[in-house]
Amino acid sequence: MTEVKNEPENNPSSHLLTDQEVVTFITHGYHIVETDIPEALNQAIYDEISQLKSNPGDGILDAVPKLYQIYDHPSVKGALISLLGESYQMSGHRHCHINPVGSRSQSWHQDGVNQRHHQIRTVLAMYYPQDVSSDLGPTMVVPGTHFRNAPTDQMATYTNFRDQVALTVKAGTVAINHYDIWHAASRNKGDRTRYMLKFLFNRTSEPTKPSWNHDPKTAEIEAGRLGSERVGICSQSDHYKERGLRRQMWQHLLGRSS
Ligand SMILES: O=C(O)CCC(=O)C(=O)O
Ligand SMILES: [Fe+2]
Repeated sequence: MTEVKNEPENNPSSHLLTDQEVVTFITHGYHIVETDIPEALNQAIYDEISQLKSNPGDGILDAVPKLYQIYDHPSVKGALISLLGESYQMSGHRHCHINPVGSRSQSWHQDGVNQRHHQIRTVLAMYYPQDVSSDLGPTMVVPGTHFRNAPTDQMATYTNFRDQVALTVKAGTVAINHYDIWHAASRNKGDRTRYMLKFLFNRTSEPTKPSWNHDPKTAEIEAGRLGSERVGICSQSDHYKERGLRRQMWQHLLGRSS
């Protein structure tokens, strides 16, 4: 275990998101946390996972306890508090997603169960213990799709979207995704296995006030983007619906929804 000193940078409250970042999460459906997790820890986790005889499913945290250090990292905690409130909890469901050399792309899907609300109740926190270049089978996401519901078998007939984004990241990155975002693993054309650890986190209490680094003066300007910003190309009618849903999400986070 690395020793954690009581410095401000070790305190999640020094790593809360800004209004700009929260509004971007609402519009895009994901937020990337680039941590300063030491390369030796990322490498040790990669090696321990490589040596597992089989995929332990939910047991991955017991099999590789070093993963606690990732999800306890102050910048990961700061982002989770910002989006889910102080009392957020790690779910018992987690999975190590193995993308081996020569894999085929996965079909587009949502992990969420399409509960009909437009709040942030569950996020997927995806940790990558190795650099992920465009060749190494990055996770693909389609920004803004967390507001769209589609049957998985229809979604699976799509191949590429104009606005899809490959999460090419440095080792130690944690991508925090809305539970309903459309995503898929892509083909690994590289020369080694790509791992991604997906942990779910849940909100446990209703927001009563902003849980991020909120500044009411500048937040108004940022919130203006909810009613105007286009995330990729979408029809007028989809954009119209999306704008209303974004505002609902923002009001809920501010603790203002009934
Ligand atoms: O491996 C990935 O990048 C994504 C995997 C995934 O989303 C899933 O299997 O649910
Ligand atoms: Fe998934």
